[in-house]
Amino acid sequence: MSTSFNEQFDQHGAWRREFGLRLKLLAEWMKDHDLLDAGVEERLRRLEMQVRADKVMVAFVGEFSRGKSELINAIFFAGYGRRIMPASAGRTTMCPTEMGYDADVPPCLRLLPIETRLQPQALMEWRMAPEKWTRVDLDVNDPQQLAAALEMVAQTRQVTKDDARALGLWHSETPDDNPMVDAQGLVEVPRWRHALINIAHPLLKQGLVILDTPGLNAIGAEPELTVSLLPQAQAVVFILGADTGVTKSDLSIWREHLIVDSDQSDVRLVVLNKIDTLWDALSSSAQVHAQIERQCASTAEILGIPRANVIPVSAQKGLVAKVTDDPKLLAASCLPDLERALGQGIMGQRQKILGAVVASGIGSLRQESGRVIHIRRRDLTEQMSELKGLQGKNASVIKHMRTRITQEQAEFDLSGAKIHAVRSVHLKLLREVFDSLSGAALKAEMAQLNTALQQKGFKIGIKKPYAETFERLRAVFKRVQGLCTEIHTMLAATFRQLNGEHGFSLQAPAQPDFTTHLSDLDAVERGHVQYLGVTNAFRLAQADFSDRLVRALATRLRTIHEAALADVELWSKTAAAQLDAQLRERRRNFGRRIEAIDRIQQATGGLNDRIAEIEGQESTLNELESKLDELTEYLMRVRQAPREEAAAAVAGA
Ligand SMILES: Nc1nc2c(ncn2[C@@H]2O[C@H](COP(=O)(O)OP(=O)(O)O)[C@@H](O)[C@H]2O)c(=O)[nH]1
Ligand SMILES: [Mg+2]
Repeated sequence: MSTSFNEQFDQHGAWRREFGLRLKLLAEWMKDHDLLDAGVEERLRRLEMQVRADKVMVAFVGEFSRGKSELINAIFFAGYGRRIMPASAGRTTMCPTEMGYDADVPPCLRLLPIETRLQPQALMEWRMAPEKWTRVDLDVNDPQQLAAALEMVAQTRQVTKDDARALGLWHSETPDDNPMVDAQGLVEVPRWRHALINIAHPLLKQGLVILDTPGLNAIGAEPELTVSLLPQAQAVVFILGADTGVTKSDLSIWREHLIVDSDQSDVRLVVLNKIDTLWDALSSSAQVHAQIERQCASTAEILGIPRANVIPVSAQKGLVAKVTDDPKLLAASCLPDLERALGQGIMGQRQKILGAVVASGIGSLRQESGRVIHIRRRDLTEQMSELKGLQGKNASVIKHMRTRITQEQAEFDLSGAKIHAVRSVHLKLLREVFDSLSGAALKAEMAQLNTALQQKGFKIGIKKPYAETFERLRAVFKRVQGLCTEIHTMLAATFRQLNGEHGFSLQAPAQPDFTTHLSDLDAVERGHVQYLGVTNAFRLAQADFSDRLVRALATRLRTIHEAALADVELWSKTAAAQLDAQLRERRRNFGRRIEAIDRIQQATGGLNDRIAEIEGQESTLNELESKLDELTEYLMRVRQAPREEAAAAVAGA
C-alpha cells in the first residue's frame, strides 16, 4: 500500500483522537458506576494526555544549500501551491526554525534575537519567556503573506569580530569555520537565534513538529541543538546534495552532530537530494539510474550505513510535480519513496510506543477496578448468607444481629488509627523521594559540573567530570529506588494485615521501575561526551560555552527527574486510593447491613424483599464487570492494528 507520509500521519492522528474519546467515555462510565477512584482517575487522565499530546518531531539537518527547506516545502507544504519556507541559492535559513501548532497561541512567527546568546539561559528557558521573542502574526489563508513573513528567518546583521566572538559565532581556534570578513572588517551573523512558527496546518495540528536547521556553522554555535533537541526528535533526516557529493563539512555535521548509538530507537534517514542534476537528456534512463545508484552506494559507504538507508530524491521536482499535479514527474522525483520510509518508520514506532504505554496503563486500570468489583461481590455474598441465616428467626435473634453488626463497625473504626500511622510514614518517605529528585538538588549538581568543566577544561579530558556527575545522578536513582522499596515493603505488610483482619483484598501496587529513566540518563551522558569528544572540547575554555552546555543539560535532566517523580506519584496515589476504596466500600457495607435489619424489623416481608434486592445487585455487578471487560478490551485491542481495526469497522458498518 503506498500511502504518503501525510496520509499515514493523518491516520495516526485519527486513531489518537478516537482513542482519546474512548478513554473519556470509559472515565465517564466508571464515574457513573463509582469505579473511578483517585488513582484510576489519575491514570486515565495521564493516558489521555499522552495519547492526545503526542508530538512527533522530524528534524532536517545538513550543510546549507543541500535543499532542506525545499524538501520541507515539498513534503509538507505543497498544498499551499508555492514555496513557504525560503529556499534559494545561498544561505537562506539562518537560524533553527521549528514549525508546530499550539492552539493557545495565534498563528505567528516568533523570533528570538541573537543577542540572547550574551545571556546564560538555555533555549528551553527562553521558550518560557514569550515577551523576549519578536512576534509577527501570520495570515495562513494568504500564502504570499505567509512566505513573505517567513523570509525573516533569513535575516542577518553585520557586527564586529569582537561582537561575533561574544555571540559565540567567531572562533580564533577554528578559522576555517568563521564567517567572511568584509572590507569594513565586519562579519555577517544571523539576526535571530531561533524561530518558532505556529500555524494550524493539518499535520502540525495533529502533533507534527518540523525542525529546519541552518548549516554546520549555526548548528555548531548552539550546543543545545545537538545535545538536547536533535536527540529528542523522532526522526532525523540528514540531507546531502547529488551535485556536491559528501563534502568535508557534510561529514563534520554527520560525525559531530548525528552519529548516535545503534540502540537508539529513532528513525534516521539519509537523503541524497537534487538527483535531477544527474538527469541528462543525452544519457539513457538506465545510465542515469546506474549513476544515482553508484552515488547512493558510495554515500552509504562513506557514512558507514546500509545502502537501504540512503534515499535519492529531487525535492525541487517533487514540489513542482505536486503543485502542477504531474504524477510522472512526482514518481521521477522519488519523493514518495522518502515519504513512505518516513511515515512507516515514524508511525510504526509511535504506535508501538504508545501501544505499550496504553497496554500497561489499561492493564493496571482493569486490575484496580476489578478489585473493587470483587469486594462488592464478596460483600453481597456475605450479606446474602447473613440474611438467609435470619430466615424464620424471631425478633430477638434479629435484634441480636443488629448489635453484632454495630460492634463490628466500632472495631473496624478503631483500625483507622493504624492506617493513619502507616500513611504518615508513607508520606515521610515520599517527601524524601521528592527532595532527592528536586530542582534544587539538580541545580547544585550542575553547578559542581560547571566548575569542574571550566577548571579542568579539555586538558584532562571531559569524560571524568561527566562520569562523576552521572555516577552521582545514578546514585540518586538508586536511593530513590531504595526508598520506594521501603515504602512498598511497608504497604505490603500493612495490606496483608488488613486483609487478614478485615477480609480486605488489598494488594500493594508494583513499585515504579526506573530502568527507562536510567537509560535516558546514559543516553544523555553519551550524547554530551560524544559531542565534546570530537572537536568541541576546546570551547570549554570559554566560560559562556560551558555555562550554556550545562544549562542545556540541566533542562534535559529536569525532564527525566520529572518523569520519574510523576511515576512515583501515580504509584503512591494508586496505593492510597486502593485503601480508600476498600475502607469506603466497607463503611457502606456496614450501613447497608444495618439498614437491612432495620427494614426487616419494621416490616414482615422485609427479609425476602432484601434478599431479592441483593440478587438483583449481584446480576447488576456481573453486567458491570462484563461491560468493564468490553470497554478495556477494546482499548487494548485497538492499539495493535489501528488501521485494520478501522478498516474492519468501516466494512462492518
Ligand atoms: N536542482 C535542484 N535544486 C534544488 C533541489 N532542492 C533544492 N534545490 C536548490 O538548492 C538551493 C538551496 O535550497 P534550500 O532548500 O534553501 O537549501 P537549505 O539551505 O538546505 O535549506 C535552492 O536554490 C534550491 O532551489 C533539487 O532537488 N534539485
Ligand atoms: Mg534552508
